Amino acid sequence: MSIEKTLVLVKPDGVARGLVGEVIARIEAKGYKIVSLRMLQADRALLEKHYAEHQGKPFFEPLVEFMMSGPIVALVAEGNRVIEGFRSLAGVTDPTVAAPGTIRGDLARDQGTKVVQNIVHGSDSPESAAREIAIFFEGK
Ligand code: DAT
Ligand code: MG
Repeated sequence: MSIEKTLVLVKPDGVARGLVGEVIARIEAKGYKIVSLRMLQADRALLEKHYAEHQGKPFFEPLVEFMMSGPIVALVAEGNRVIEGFRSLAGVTDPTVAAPGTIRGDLARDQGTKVVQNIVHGSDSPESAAREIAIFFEGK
């Protein structure tokens, strides 16, 4: 089986609430390896690239605004089936119904905002992972 890499972001809500260590601990406890890590303030150009698939959706602008609202942590995790494995650790998009035991299920809830604030991003396919890792780490 081939070893995969995935892009994980700890979003501004996760950083502001002091949950960077908690997210990293869950990734490492599961047995994945952190191979790159950086904290940054994302700008609009970077986020429009990262979230290109969501351009035109009603939550797109609130999503970009939210992601620019504070520092984020970007990391690359590595391991067999890590793309699927991290999505499983994160839980489903809507934190209200994300299963207890997952990052979103345990640590996030509906805040009544236009965009769902759910602590983490994880790539959803090998193609997205390669594209997103390049956006956050190429030349860094
Ligand atoms: P995921 O982050 O689970 O891959 P996604 O890629 O569909 O979800 O959407 C990106 C982010 O946008 C998601 O983490 C939270 C927000 N979002 C998605 N769908 C939404 C909706 N219907 N209403 C508000 N925010 C939404
Ligand atoms: Mg997604």
